[in-house]
Amino acid sequence: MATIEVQRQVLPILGNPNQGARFYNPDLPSSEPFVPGHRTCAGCGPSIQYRMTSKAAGDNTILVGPTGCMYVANSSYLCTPYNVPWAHTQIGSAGSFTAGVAAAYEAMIRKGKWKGAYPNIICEAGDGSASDIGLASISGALYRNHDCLIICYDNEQYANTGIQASSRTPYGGMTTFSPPGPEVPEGKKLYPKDLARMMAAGHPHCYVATASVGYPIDLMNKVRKGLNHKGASYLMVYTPCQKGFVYETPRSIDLGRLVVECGLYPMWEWNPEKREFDYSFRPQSMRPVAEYLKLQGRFGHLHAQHIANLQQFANEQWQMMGIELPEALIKAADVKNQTNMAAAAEAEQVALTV
Ligand SMILES: Cc1ncc(C[n+]2csc(CCOP(=O)(O)OP(=O)(O)O)c2C)c(N)n1
Ligand code: SF4
Ligand SMILES: [Mg+2]
Repeated sequence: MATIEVQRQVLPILGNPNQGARFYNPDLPSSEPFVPGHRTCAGCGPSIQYRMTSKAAGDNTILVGPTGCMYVANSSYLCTPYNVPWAHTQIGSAGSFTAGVAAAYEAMIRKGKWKGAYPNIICEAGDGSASDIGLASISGALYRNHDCLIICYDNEQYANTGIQASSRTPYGGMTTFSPPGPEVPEGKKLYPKDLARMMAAGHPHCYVATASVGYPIDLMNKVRKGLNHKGASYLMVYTPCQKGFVYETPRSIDLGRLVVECGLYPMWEWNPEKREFDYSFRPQSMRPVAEYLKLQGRFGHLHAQHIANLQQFANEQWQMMGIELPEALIKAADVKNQTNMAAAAEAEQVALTV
């Protein structure tokens, strides 16, 4: 039997990628594969990201969702925001399930059992799934180079089970599993796993990038680049969670920009053809980390030393991207130039009583 060539979709790249959320781009598609009608919290970063991502992908898309908020809050009985085919998978099998969907479509198209273009196959795994529980299955799908896009929507914690620390939770981030106390006043001692870089290093044939909900056009372009790439792609996207980060709900996009402007979420792309990193993304300003931290209750317990440690971490990220540090950021890494968060003294008093 003659085999049929697989027809792939090619999505155009949008202009003005470094614009904020308030910038209107007339080239944005009108299709809405992710519509209202779900139970995520107001201002939920992962939901905002889901809408942007699926909009960039368009209607010929299949979504895969391992267990997490984007499954539990979005797939209540008889109520769903997904306007395209969507399937839930066990939290550890995000990669193997997605690989199966991709392999099945390749085979069905070649055998003439599926007429039409190959769909955009996107897996949306939380950081608990992508960085911890499902890491092996995702690595397998990337390694075997199935034609799909795997996204880690990174809200830096296990949100759905009540805000526990994941390997993506930042140093100093308070969660129910990393509470500050007399022994560990910073709450979380470990720095976050460098997940996206691990994926680029271990699977250099894949397109890999980091993105943030604070830069919607850039995010949508990276989704399209990943889908246009023939083979596997991986995106790690900063998606704030107001319940776990404890901030005012209209601030989600602001945090998405601040985290980049503070150097805590470096934005880059891995080019699989040239086999090199592209560090050319430049935020509109560079700020001290304290400006990002003070908007969130999860950092309210930090002492001056912890803030200086985080500034040192951010400075190393800027330097890794080849960016020269302004004097103010070098000084901000010195504990003498930092003060405790306002809530730290009170938190310490409470901690001493438990
Ligand atoms: C094997 C397994 N372990 C634990 C759980 C419980 N569980 C359900 S959702 C969830 C949180 C997942 O966190 P993440 O992937 O970061 O997604 P988020 O909830 O943050 O959206 C956990 C641990 C599960 N469903 N399956
Ligand atoms: S807990 Fe966080 S990730 Fe989950 S629905 Fe609420 S804001 Fe979104
Ligand atoms: Mg999470």
